[in-house]
Amino acid sequence: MAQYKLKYFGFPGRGESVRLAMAINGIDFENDVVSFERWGGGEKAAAPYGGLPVLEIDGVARAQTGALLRYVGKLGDKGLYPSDPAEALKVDEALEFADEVSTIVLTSLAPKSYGFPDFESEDAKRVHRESVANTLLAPKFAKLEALIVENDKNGLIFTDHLTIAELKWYQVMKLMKTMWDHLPTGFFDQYPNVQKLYTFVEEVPEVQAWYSS
Ligand SMILES: N[C@@H](CCC(=O)N[C@@H](CS)C(=O)NCC(=O)O)C(=O)O
Repeated sequence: MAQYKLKYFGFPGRGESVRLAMAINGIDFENDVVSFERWGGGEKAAAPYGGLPVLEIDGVARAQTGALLRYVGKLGDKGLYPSDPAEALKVDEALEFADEVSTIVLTSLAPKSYGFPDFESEDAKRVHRESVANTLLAPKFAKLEALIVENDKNGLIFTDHLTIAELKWYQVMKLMKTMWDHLPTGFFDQYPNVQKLYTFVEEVPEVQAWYSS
């Protein structure tokens, strides 16, 4: 069995979905939570593409969230990443769509990391976030809601079992719910089936065990 070390920050950003996929697939790994001090003090320079998550496999660093998710998804027997190409395509489609949303959320969460100036005041942040939520994010969550309804998979997107795509959507939503100040009140109430997806992931026994450990 390979030795795994997953490096990511201590907040539910991109790497959180990889952590959960590892936990669900029962893969033993070291969860290396990287502080911002460590990151600025040399870890960024050492990361393959200058970002986290990084998964070290027997000491060799591999990166890019989507690639790591697909890799981890293939390791277990839970079908987190289907072997059938047509099923895998659907999962990839939902995963890439989640990544679009993730980039929007992260850019507004940490504008300086994306080359934008920081917010001048709390009020400026609120105005910006409300605009991003209502103009950019709302249509995308409405599309996700419609997809879940259309496919009728009990809160999942395209498949009848949990995949890395739902884990990625869960991660993006968790980030918005826990760290993205000024999310308009009741934002997710507009999307009951998207909420169902969130609850589905949250109730997976391995996810509950991960968060309670
Ligand atoms: N395309 C990469 C992006 C990685 C990335 O930008 N990660 C962010 C955290 S979510 C990061 O490391 N930010 C700190 C920095 O860029 O210095 C991926 O999907 O893994």
